[in-house]
Amino acid sequence: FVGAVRETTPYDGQKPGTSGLRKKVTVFKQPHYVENFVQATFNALSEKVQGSIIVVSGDGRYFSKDAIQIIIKIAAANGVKEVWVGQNGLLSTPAVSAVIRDRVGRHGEKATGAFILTASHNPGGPHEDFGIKYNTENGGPALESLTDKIYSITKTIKEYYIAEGIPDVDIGKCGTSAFTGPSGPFNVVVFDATEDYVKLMKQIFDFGAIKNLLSRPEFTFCYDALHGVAGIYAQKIFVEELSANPGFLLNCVPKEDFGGGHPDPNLTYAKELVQRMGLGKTAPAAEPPEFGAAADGDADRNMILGRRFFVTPSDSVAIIAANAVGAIPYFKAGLKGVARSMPTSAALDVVAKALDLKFFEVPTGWKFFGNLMDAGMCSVCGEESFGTGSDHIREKDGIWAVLAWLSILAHKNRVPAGGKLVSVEDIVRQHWETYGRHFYTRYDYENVDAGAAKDLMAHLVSLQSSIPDVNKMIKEINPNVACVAKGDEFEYKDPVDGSVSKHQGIRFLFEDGSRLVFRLSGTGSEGATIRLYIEQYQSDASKTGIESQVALAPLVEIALKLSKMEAFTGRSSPTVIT
Ligand code: VG1
Ligand code: CO
Repeated sequence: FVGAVRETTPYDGQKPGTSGLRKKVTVFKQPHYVENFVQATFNALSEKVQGSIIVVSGDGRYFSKDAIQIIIKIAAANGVKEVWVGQNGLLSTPAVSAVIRDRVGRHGEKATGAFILTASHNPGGPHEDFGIKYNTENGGPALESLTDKIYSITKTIKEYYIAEGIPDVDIGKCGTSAFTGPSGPFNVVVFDATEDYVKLMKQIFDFGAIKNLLSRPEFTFCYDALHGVAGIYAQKIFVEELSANPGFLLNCVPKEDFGGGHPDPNLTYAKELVQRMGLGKTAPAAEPPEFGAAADGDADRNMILGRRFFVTPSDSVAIIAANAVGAIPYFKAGLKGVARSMPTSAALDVVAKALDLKFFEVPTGWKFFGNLMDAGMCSVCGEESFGTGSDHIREKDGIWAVLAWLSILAHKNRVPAGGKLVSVEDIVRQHWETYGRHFYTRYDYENVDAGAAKDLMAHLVSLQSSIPDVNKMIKEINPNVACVAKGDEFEYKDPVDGSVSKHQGIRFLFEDGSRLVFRLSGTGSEGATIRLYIEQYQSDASKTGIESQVALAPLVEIALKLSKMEAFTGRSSPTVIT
């Protein structure tokens, strides 16, 4: 083949957000839209491209197959030596990270990076979302320095290179397709999407212990992949490796449109699982399983449930950190440190303090954890948005989180206690008794007018210039609520590379440790999404058992009134509450 040069013109708005470029499929289908973005990425990578290996795969959503063929042809014309594709174009986001870090080619070479084709938890289909995210050598999302460079190139791009002579490659079959180009051989290698990831999980966890737990008749489990890519890993790991009952799997066949659903593992969108676990609006058809879990489209998120019990993601990471050393072989030498994103509750902070662990608070988005992990400063980290993970890779990891919980459950139940299992709920309640409880909720206002969202944020910043006035308003609304001690916009200086990220969320920090945080989403594909995070700490063990929405009601009222949410957005209630 030869690489053709094709003229093009720039598109507006090819700026990668919190996690890559996410837009409607109809936007991606415009002439040369994918070509421009991929060429801009190769231009930004410059000398790293020649002779490199690039991974291309994703969560299997609609348009992935077309995008893969385009990226293969552009890679070939840009001097890439080999493109690695998971069978059927599938690889979960964590599996891509593992492939970049661990998989080797025939001559022992590793991949330089990956294009991950996903819009994560956003719906898929011809009228829904698609996305492209570039991950670098360490297996983590590209840092802002690179994504800024990509974006600036997309604004002036005039041409792209494409090897149109390469026929579409059959990505349904494992094997190598060999081609010859002007600078030598070019291969497309299609491989089993689960092998590298499964190998890694077996090195981290005690599969024997988990298998024992799963074999106990009183231990029942339901895993809902919401028709995302997690299904293929669930089948391999839970059923084939750990001999779980295949009936434990729900929606584990990946679909291009996620069965018409919203592949977002929370109490709103994982409806079927929530119902089965006894957390739905009506009583479940059967006694709920002991343990339930779900993943998002690209399998980097997780939701953990017990029987009639929801574990907040902020509690989940704290509980994993508190129990990791005894329950998970990978951590037996101890944790190097722990980290959470700023809006995530301070449950992890309390554990870090009690166990004397290094602790970091970073902006939203996984890329900030990567630097800490590369520097050996952090082992376990998490986000309130159903993201949990560790330094085994550089992405959050939905299946890993479930295996971590199964390990903790196996550990706590290693001595059978008269047939009754220590449940998920028991573990969480014990944790609250030991460390106190962080009541937590997040309100999302999706698809709000972008101008209105900006105005609301500006209003909050202006409020921060006079905290005494804010406190006066609070006392008028509810005299029982504590005063605000400090208001600011979160700013992060990376302790490893010194880079500074500003405007990472508007915070109101209360005297009793409560917090209100407001920020705009960076992953939406249309309009703006306002996220409001509300948190309150209760260290009195006799009060940690009350309903979360009851405990938080006074702070919610303050947040909505201070921000004038309804006046700015026209919304009397949020789209989703988690
Ligand atoms: C959201 C979450 C954030 C997460 C990001 C990517 O970002 O809040 O915690 O890292 O999604 O997750 P934002 O900017 O919309 O708040 V995923 O599973 O979409 O890669
Ligand atoms: Co995701």
